[in-house]
Amino acid sequence: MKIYISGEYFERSEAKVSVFDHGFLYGDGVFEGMRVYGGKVFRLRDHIERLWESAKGIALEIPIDAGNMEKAINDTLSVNEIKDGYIRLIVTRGEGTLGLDHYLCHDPQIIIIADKLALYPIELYNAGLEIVTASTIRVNPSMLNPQVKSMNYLNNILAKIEAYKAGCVEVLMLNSRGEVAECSGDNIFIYKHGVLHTPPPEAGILEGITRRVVMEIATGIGLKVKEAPMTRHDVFTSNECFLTGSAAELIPVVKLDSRVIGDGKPGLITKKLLALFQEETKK
Ligand code: PXG
Repeated sequence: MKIYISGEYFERSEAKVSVFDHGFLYGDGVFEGMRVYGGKVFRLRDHIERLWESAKGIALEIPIDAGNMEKAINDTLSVNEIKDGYIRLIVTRGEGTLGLDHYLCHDPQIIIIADKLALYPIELYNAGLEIVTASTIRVNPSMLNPQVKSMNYLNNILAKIEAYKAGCVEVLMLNSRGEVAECSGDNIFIYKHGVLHTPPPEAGILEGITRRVVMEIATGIGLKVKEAPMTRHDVFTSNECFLTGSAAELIPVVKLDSRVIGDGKPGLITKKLLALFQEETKK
């Protein structure tokens, strides 16, 4: 495996950043996780745009332009001969001192890792996930906006620890108003009375690229799509529920907090949208 670090390639064992990098010291940096299908990065432009917005959100200037970033990503894929897999793109604040002073960091580091993907087992797609609600609240947008895909994912990790303790692989996170926000690494949708619902950005979510594509596909087949505040009650009483993310694509949810959703099986709309999503990734 060859890892790209700021213009050079290193073997995995040699790919290192400074312990004074503020990405390491403070989680000061931003990242993207992207899927590669048939040698092409899915929705690359959208990921690049989100990366630049995340960087702007934390006053971090990415040292190369978007065109060169795309080239670096595609070159890393070629060097590693990855046709189907996952790309992790990271931009750190760079090396500084032990203090918080971001302005002393003059050399932000760009890291690109192209790897195979560890997907959820197929059985979980067939049976549907059981998830629980975390007591860890999703970080409030007025603190650190979840729209910033920052290197500080402790909020989500604390929630995911709760998932594993409950024997689940994903976990629902509420916002500080008690509304449904998203899962630790996926967005959430419900289908109820002929309408597809998902929480709006104001609920404090990462605006997922997969979420956006699914909303486009759903609208394209004539489904009504509504972004509106959602509570756990809406999930309990929905006909179908599923999660979206670059790694998961669409994965059905059949239980929340031990309560059965719909008829307890992955729903027809969920399956249809997953099939259409997979068609989209082949284009
Ligand atoms: N919400 C959060 C909090 C996320 O981290 C999504 C939603 C889905 O977004 P996309 O753009 O992927 O549709 C994410 C995705 C992984 C992994 O390895 C995934 C994410 C973050 C870290 C790791 O599966 N984020």
